[in-house]
Amino acid sequence: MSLQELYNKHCSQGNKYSYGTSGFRMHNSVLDTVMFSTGIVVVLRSLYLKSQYVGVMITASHNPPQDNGVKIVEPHGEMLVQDWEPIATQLANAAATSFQEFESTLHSIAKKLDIDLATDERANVVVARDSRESGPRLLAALKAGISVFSNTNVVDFGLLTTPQLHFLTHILNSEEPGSAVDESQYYSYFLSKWDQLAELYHLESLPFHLTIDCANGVGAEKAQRLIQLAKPLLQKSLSTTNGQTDKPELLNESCGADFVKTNQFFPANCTPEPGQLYCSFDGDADRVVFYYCDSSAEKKFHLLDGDKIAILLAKLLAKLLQDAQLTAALSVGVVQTAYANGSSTKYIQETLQIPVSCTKTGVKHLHHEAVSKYDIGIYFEANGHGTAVFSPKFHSLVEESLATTQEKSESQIKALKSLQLFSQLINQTVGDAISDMLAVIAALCIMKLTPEQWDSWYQDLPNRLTKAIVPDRSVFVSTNAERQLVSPEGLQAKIDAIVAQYPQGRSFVRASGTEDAVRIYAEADTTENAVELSSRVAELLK
Ligand code: 16G
Ligand code: ZN
Repeated sequence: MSLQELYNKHCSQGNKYSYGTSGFRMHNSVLDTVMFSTGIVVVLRSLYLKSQYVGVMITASHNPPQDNGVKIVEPHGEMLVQDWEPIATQLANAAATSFQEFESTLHSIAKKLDIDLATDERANVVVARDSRESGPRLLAALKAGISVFSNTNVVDFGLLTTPQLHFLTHILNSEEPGSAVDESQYYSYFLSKWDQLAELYHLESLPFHLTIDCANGVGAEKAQRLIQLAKPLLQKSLSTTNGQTDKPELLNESCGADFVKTNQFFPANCTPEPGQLYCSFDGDADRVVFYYCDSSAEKKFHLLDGDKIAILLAKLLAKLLQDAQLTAALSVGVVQTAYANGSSTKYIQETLQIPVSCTKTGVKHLHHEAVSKYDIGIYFEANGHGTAVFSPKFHSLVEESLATTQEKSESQIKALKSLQLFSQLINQTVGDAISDMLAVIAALCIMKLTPEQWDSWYQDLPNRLTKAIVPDRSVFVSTNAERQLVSPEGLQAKIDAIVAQYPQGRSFVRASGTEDAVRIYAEADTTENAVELSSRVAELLK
């Protein structure tokens, strides 16, 4: 088909698109145009990167089933570099204007990038999608965009979690060209790291059963596959719930990480028992939160969110670094956003004596800070997005130390091996619910912690997260990692004046990157005060 015929088949006019915090994300019915233009952008990206594989994930994560979206993944599993986001936005909006506009924009982009549109260089693309009903249709539009070029190779993995796509994109670019890469490599890689840790610590059983709420999404099939492939030690202590991937209308419905974090309550189809551990994935399994119930008569719910996961990993990794006698040589830091509970930040800084950075919301910002500032950078958003990243210096020092074991104690060698295994067990490309889950289980086993003990290190300050619909959210411009507003003028001073009236009070307002709304976060010493602070700040927005 000609460019014009392909365009006519997949594009429609009138919508406005923006490549946001996590790619394009909207109601599925308006996404065909974007899929088509993104197919082209992905090919351009691969050609620009000398034919490396570039990844595309079709997902709308925790959003409702009728939404969908698309994001581009760099050859080694990072998110699309930021200076290409406007290119993706520009081409999508040109496609939504007219064929003439689309064609001329495409030519001008190609010219700027110095790419010959008629090139016979090979472009390599790797695609996957979550379990949404609109996925196959949108994939077809994406492939139509890719087919505009004459020499393309598309590896289609079908259904994957977002982190699996990131991981396999990296593997495809790391293996010899032409080697077969398949999904099973994901499971065997992470399970083998977990098994090696279990062996190193002589683990014989897990101290709890872990039930995984899979949000009725793509993570269900994948978690079940992981359990099937695991050795009995892990296998007998894990099970899944909300695994109805075949009923797309149930995706994220009364379940999943977002539901649990927002409602601070158990998901549907989960009958909690004291002493056991539970976790929830989101719709594309790049996010996880844990929880448990206490032994009171009402079986009270307790959340172990991204803040708690960061602290668990920070505490363990800092201790291992100490035992490995590498504390002086390698830096450890935690990266959070303004949504991190004030108690968690205080605990990390004051009790653990570990530095904390605060960045803007969105995984790419946290990831960048963690990679550029620390040898071991542990980053988590309170909502459960996150991972820990290890620097090249970390890898070379640990490897060097392990090569000369004669003069080292047994505990030092064990710590070095543990550090190395954790740096592999934790997905280095992106936050990954499955890999984070394995790392948390390993950390709890090694530190011999029950869920209650893990939870007891600090108490969250009572908090409220609400949203307000405003006529134009773009006037809400933030600074200082979104903790302060510079516009509308004068609003921040009013917020500050109210916050000052509440013990341990903190509140900020920021424009959402994914919804047409502004978000209001407030925390204070008591629930009553947090609620009051939140509503007084909300009042200011009216
Ligand atoms: C996206 C981000 C997530 C962030 C959320 C904030 C990624 C993969 N996802 O879902 O990290 O917490 O946006 O949404 O970066 P908001 O801007 O609407 O508050
Ligand atoms: Zn997600």
